[in-house]
Amino acid sequence: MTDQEYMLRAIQLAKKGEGWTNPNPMVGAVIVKDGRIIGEGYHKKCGELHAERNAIASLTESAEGATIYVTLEPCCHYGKTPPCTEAIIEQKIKKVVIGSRDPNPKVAGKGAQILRESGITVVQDFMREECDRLNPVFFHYITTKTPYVVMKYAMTLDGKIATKTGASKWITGEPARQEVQHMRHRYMGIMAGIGTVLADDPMLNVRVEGWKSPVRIVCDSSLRIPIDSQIVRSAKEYRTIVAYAGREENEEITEKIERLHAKGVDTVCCPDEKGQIDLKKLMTYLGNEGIDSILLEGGGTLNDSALRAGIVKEVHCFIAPKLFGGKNSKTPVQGIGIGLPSEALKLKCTDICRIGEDIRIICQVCEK
Ligand code: AOF
Ligand code: ZN
Repeated sequence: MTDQEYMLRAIQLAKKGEGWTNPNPMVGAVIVKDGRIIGEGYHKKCGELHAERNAIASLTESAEGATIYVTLEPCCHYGKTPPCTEAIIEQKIKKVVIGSRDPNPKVAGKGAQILRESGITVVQDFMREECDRLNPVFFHYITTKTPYVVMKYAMTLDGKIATKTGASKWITGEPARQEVQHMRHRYMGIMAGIGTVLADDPMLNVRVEGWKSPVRIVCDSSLRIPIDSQIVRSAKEYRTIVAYAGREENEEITEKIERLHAKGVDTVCCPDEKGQIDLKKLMTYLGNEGIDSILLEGGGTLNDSALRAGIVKEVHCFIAPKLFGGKNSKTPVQGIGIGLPSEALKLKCTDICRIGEDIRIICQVCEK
C-alpha cells in the first residue's frame, strides 16, 4: 500500500466517529511497519481516547521504528486525556505523517514540534485537503467558540418549500429524508422558527436506532410556543432551548417562562434593538453551552435572518423533481430581498448528487 492509501484508511476510520466526537474532531490513525498495518484506531467519542492512543492500544506487535499516519496533528496537552505525543514517543515510533494542522491554541504546531525535538521525522500537510474535509465544524468552533451553522431546506424544482395552503409533507422522497435524519445525528443542535413549530408541531429528533438526537433550539421572539406542543412535551427527553426577545419584567412572559422551565425547557433572552432575536448573540450563548454545530431547518423568515446575521456557513439544498406553483407559495429565503443581482450572497458549490429521485446541492457561503 502507498502513503496515500494508508492516509485514506485513516480518513475512513475517522468517519466512523461521525456524530459522536463533537465538539471534538473526527480523527483516524494507522500504524505501519515493514509495509503492514500493525495498528489502527479512531476517536470514538468526545472524552474518550484519541485516535493515536486507540491505534496504539490495538497494536499487534512493537511499534518501534514504525510510521503513524494520523489525520490531525497529534495533541501535546493534558485535556480529558494525556498528550498523544507522549504515547508516540514512548512507543519509539520513528515517523509521523500528519494530514490536518490543529488550530486548537493548546496544540497549533506545538504537537509537531515536540515530536521533531524527540528525533521523530514529521511530515505535515499530507493530503491536508482531504483530511481538512473531515472537520470544518471543529476548525470553526475551536477558533470562534460559536456553532458552525448549516442551513438545510427541501424545495420543488420551481423553488417552493410548501404549497399555497402551506402544506409541505412531503417534498422530497424517503432516501433524502433519511439523509436529513443523518444530518440531525451529525450536528449537535437543530434550529427552527416558531412558524414551523406552530404549523407542523414537529419533534425535530432522530428516529433511527443508533443515531443521536440533537439539542432542539426554537427561535420564538414573543414566546408563542404552545405548552402542549410536541417539542415542549418531550423536553425532558431531548434538551430544548427556546430563544426569545421579550422583556422578562412582563408578567405574562415571566409566567410562560416558569411554565416552560417546569416542562424542562431552557430559555434564553437575546433581543436586538428592534425587539427581535439577535442571532449572533444567540450563537455566542449556544457556543458557550458547548454546541459546536447547528442544522438550521428554518422557514423562509428565519433563513433570511440567519443569512443576514452572517451566521450560516453551509447550505444544503434538496430539490425534488416536482412543481408546486402559486405566487404566494413559500420559498426558502424570504425577507425583503435585494435590489440587484450583483448584491447577491455568493456561495461556492462543493457537491452535487442524486439521492433517490431528488437532487442535493451543497454550497459553502463565501466570506465577505
Ligand atoms: C480528540 N480526538 O483523536 C485527537 C484530538 O479534551 P481532550 O483531551 O479530548 O482533547 C481534545 C483536543 O485534542 C482537541 O481539541 C484537539 O485539539 C486534540 N486532538 N482530539 O478529541 C483525537 N487527536
Ligand atoms: Zn491526542
